[in-house]
Amino acid sequence: MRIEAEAVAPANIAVVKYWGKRNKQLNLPLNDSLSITLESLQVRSKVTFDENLNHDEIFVNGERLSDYETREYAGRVLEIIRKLYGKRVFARIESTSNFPSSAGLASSAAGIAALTFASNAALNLGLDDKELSKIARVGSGSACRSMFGGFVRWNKGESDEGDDSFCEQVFGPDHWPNLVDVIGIFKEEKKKVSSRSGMESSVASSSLLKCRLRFVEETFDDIIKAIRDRDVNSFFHLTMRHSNSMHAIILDSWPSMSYLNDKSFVVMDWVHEFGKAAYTFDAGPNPHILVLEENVQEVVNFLEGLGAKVIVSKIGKGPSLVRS
Ligand code: 2P0
Repeated sequence: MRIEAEAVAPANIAVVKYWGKRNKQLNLPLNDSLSITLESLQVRSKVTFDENLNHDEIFVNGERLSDYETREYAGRVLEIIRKLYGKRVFARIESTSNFPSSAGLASSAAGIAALTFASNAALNLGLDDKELSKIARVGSGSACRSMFGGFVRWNKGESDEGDDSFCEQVFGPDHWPNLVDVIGIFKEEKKKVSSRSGMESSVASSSLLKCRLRFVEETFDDIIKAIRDRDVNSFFHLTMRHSNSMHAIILDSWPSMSYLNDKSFVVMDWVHEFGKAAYTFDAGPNPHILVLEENVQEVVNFLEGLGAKVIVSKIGKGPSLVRS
């Protein structure tokens, strides 16, 4: 038996960040998060379930992943998929991204989402996007948000099993058509501390973590309202506060860490002075600058002047199958 399917899935940028877990095995987070799905950053994954294989194998942009990476990310998804299918059949996955992987641009999120989406189709499991978001979450937390387009909320849930820790679309991809993400890429190297171990260290050591969780709870409805009303000032303000709040936790962890670099801080100063945009940073130094379309060119010029490669992305749709 050999069954295959191919899917594309988008990356996402969190405006309310996920940082810290209450359960590492199931990727159950300490707080709700909220992201924007990115049209221009896509991963395409072909999954082939093959009875002749005796283990899973994964190739990302032509390079085979280590056994550890295979087992701890995609492998977790495939284990759940196999249980649902009722047959222990292994898979070969071939993924390609149209952006640098491991540059803090959520390549694993898009890859895991594409794999989950394609597996459901290949094995005819008939799961809906909410159920698929729970499976993708176990592979990599942020991947669950890539299961939907537009503005996506990941509900942290309360249960120990994770049945209520899933994603939902809050507003569709067309809700705020002139909002754009301008991404500056300074560095394409792998980061020193993975998000997974960074989060673990923060939960174990940061004394500010509790304050951040309170801040997230207190401001979540406000940021949803700002998006609903397309209230640029409030949305930009809260977005920057949320990025800074996560990076403060990271700095406050022990041993201390920082994913930002000198250029990141130059960007932050510039955006404050510019006054018509918001920065947000994932676990990496590369800025995402959210801005209205009419002001995109100024942001692009600024980032290029700093030596960054620039990707401009609109708000995108969720995953889809590639029909061959
Ligand atoms: C986020 N990040 O909300 C936050 C902001 C990075 C900074 O989710 O251990 O790869 O696989 O659940 O999802 C990156 O962490 O971690 C992340 P795991 P993940 O997008």
